[in-house]
Amino acid sequence: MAAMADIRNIVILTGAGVSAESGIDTFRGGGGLWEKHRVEDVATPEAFARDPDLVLRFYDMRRAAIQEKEPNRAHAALARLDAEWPGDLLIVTQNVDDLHERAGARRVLHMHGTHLNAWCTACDARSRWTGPLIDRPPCPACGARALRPDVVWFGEMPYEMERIYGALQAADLFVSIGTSGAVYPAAGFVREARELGTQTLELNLERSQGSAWFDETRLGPAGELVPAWVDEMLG
Ligand code: BJW
Repeated sequence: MAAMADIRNIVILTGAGVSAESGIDTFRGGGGLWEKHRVEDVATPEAFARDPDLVLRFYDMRRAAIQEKEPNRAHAALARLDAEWPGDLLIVTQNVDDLHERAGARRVLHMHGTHLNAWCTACDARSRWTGPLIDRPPCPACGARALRPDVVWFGEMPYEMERIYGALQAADLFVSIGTSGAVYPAAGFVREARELGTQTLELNLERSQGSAWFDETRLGPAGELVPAWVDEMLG
């Protein structure tokens, strides 16, 4: 890593690995969600059109489960960095849980949406939602029974891409934590960063698919690697 004095603006990309030690399943690999549920059945707009009950039940189950989980040491360390880092910082999370926020982080962007919002396909309103959707409750804004989970499925455009690319342009350091690098466009951020001359660091249990693009890779559980890295950054 270059001297800390050279680093002012940081973009941090987080994935399912950052929440794994809180007991939330990752997607890929042994025991991952996609071993138990086919992506094509639950995480595409076509699946929702074909069998909405199956998709709503899948998300109702996960929405209920995440509310029982607690942030871990990695979330806490990132919240501390967010609170104390004097330069620009953006935590771009692919995770649809709210554990970064519950740990106290404020500068968080959910590029794949959030479990705790329902999105009305009739009026486009987003409402905070903690209960089930399977019984087709009415939209709080317009009353239509047309709510879906406010998450980004395959084939849909992730949220706030302009803001993310703006932050990447301005970043001196790009850090990727606990993501497999299997899903675009997030998987491409490291290449964008490299092409811009930004330093890149990967913290992960195992090397991601884009590992070769990182200047440095540190392997281990996020609950250990992230607090140690944050200590380094904050001196
Ligand atoms: C630990 C740990 C510990 C474990 N400590 N680490 C062909 C080529 C290129 C692209 C495409 C293509 N065909 C289609 C595409 C595009 C597609 C895509 O990327 N497909 C690939 C599969 C090839 N992407 C999209 O469709 C995206 N949209 C898009 O591209 O829009 C543009 C567009 C739209 C329309 C037309 C034209 C263009 C949307 C992607 C949406 C992804 N959605 C999901 C579901 C969200 C809702 C839900 O939760 O159900 O998002 S899929 C799932 O994967 C979820 C995650 O956010 C995402 C990434 O997963 P993540 O976080 O990396 O988790 P894992 O499980 O993969 O990895 C966990 C990691 O943690 C591992 O590395 C472990 O080692 C590590 N780990 N324990 C540290 N303790």
